[in-house]
Amino acid sequence: MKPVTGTSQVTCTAPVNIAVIKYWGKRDERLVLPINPSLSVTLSQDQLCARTTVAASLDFKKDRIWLNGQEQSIDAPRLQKCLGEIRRLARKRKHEEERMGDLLGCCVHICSENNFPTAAGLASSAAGYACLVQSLAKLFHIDGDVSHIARQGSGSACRSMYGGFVEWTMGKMEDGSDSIAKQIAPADHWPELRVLVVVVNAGKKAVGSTEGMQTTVKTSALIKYRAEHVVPSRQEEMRQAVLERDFQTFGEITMKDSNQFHATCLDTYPPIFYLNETSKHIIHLVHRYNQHHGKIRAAYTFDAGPNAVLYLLQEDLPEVLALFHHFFPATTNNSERQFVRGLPDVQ
Ligand code: 2P0
Repeated sequence: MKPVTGTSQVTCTAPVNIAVIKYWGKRDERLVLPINPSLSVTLSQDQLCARTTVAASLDFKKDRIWLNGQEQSIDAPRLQKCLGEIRRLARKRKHEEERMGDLLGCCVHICSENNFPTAAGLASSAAGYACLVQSLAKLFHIDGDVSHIARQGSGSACRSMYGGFVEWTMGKMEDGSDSIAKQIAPADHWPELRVLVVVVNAGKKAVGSTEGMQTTVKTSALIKYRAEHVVPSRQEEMRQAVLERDFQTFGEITMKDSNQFHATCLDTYPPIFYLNETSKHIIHLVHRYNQHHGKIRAAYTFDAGPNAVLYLLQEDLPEVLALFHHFFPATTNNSERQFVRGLPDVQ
């Protein structure tokens, strides 16, 4: 791939990931280093995902980016960070081999699209930055883990670099080089697990995650307790539950961790409310449903928005779907839709 006269181009897709142990709070804003480890499930490639094409050419006069068809500023600091880090790694590689050609002298054009609502608390930045970094790494022939670069685009993006069940380690190094994503099990490890995404509101969230977690870290006493005394053991228990396909433990920790994350939002000053009345109805419905069966059959989790994600097993999907259709009939309104998604193949 030598773009001396022509254009080199790469297209990748990266799916959304839904955390069951939530990331909320940074210890280093510049390097995007978290105050606690987190664990998530990456959806499959054909579901909620970002699709990015990157092209390099000596004919391009400057780096440019389009998001969902609209040109955006290329100067956004996190975008610059990712581009800079990829080019730095590529320069290192250039000494080792020649296939880099004139790529390093080229400007890049980036085109990215999401097939789901952007900025509605559905991890759009995670899929977006994971996809961007993956495409750039491919374009510049960089092999190996680049999740530490995706992390600097958006923390949760590092987890979308891998399929299946993924953890993001806190790391100890000052430069953040060991704060990376690792796959703990591929998606086909637990083929019966299903993910149901209930879009309560597809609008843009009121408080962005970056700003929200900054205020939480500054003002909440609960977030410190959570990071130091709750998440470390929870992360271990969750990893074990995934490895053993223990849905009871998986579901209970998932719901407790979502609730504690939203409790830290309420403990933020001024408080942040991501859940709305519909979200609370969903929480009550899931608990009533589980109580009725005397065991956990569905587990909810909510990110920085009112939309619910339910984890459940395939055998219970028809009943849970019927329950949701009964209590929350799908509207035809464009901004309020329900998606049903499974968890198929490995990335
Ligand atoms: C998570 N969230 O673990 C949690 C749960 C939202 C709630 O990761 O500032 O968009 O770009 O690192 O990655 C959202 O945080 O924030 C997030 P930045 P990001 O999925």
